[in-house]
Amino acid sequence: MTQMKNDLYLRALKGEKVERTPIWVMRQAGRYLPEYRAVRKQAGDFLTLCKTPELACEVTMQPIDRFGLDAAILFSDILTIPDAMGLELVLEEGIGPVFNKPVRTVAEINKLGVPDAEQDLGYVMDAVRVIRKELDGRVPLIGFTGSPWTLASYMVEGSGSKEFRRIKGLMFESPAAARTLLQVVTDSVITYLKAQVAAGAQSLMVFDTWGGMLSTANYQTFSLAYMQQIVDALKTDEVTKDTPVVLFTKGGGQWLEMMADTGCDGLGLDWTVDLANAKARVGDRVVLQGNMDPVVMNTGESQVRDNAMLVLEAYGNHSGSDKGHIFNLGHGIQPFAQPDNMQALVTTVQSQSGQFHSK
Ligand code: 1CP
Repeated sequence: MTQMKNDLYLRALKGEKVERTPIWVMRQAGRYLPEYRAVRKQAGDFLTLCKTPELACEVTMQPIDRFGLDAAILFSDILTIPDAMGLELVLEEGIGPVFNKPVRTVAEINKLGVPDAEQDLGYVMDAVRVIRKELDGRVPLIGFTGSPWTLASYMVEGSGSKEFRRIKGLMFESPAAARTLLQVVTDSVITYLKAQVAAGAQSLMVFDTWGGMLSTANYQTFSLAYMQQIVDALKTDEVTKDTPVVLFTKGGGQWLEMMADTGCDGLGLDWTVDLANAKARVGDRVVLQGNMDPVVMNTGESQVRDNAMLVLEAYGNHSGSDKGHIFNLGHGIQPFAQPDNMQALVTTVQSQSGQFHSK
């Protein structure tokens, strides 16, 4: 059966006038869905799921089929790059991602090389190709990466962290070594994103989950400068120059102007940012994506509907002098979310947002 083509998300991301606000949700495939848990069980573990393109495709499609979201996001993880660099990623049940071989010394940093995207990360590119075929134009496919700072944080800490003692220690004590690390990660990210686009990804998102842990000066030097290199590389490459790029620094609300200065197409906003204020500051230069508090999704359907309306109202009317809004949560949907809430969210945004777009 041929489905109607929905390119609303891509048109919105290019700043074009659209008839309603598109919606997709960070971590839209994942543990809150029983059908995801079933496929993950079938795969045995999370990494096997990521590394088996047909299964990665199946879980990518699950939230599209079930809820009718306006974009699909490649099912993978940001930690595939460090894994391909030899750090040996394992997903410990109840703990989260851990590297068997974290990178802590200058000697270890100097040994790192840029993985070949098709050789070492071919399973990701295969997944992109399989998903594009399966989507058959139904909705666009988003490719993604972690930001260099966020990837370097996991590589040095060896796992998730609250205080970032090791990576910040490296940054303060051996800034040159930190820069060497960030540069090899940046070069890897650029190669990886170009390969994703060549394989079929139609827009790109950079998850800077831990940039907000930095002081403003260190954010500029150790996170934003490397995201700038990524945007520059993509915007000057024949294959990627027209592919929209969204930057998302969690906790980065005070830095929106400098993020917009990179020349990216959109900014992801976490829920602490006032959307109307962000629109006034940078809304004429970049599309804004976000930003409902993900915890609302763990409550009731009426709370979901009310809070979705508050986000739409905060952005307000699409006047033509602003670039526009894409609905999302302010961070990933949590495993405790109710699947019915996702349906309520999608239905609310798709049925109610038209009133904010002039005919
Ligand atoms: O099934 C499981 O138990 C695994 C849970 C899981 C899932 C579903 C992990 C481990 N990763 C993912 C998928 C994932 N990760 C996607 C898929 C697509 C989708 O959105 O549907 C994406 C885009 C990511 C990106 C990701 N991974 C980020 C950036 C975005 C964010 O949430 O800030 C980060 C920081 C990670 C690391 C990671 N991977 C997994 C976990 C539990 C974590 C967080 C670890 C931590 O810091 O504590």
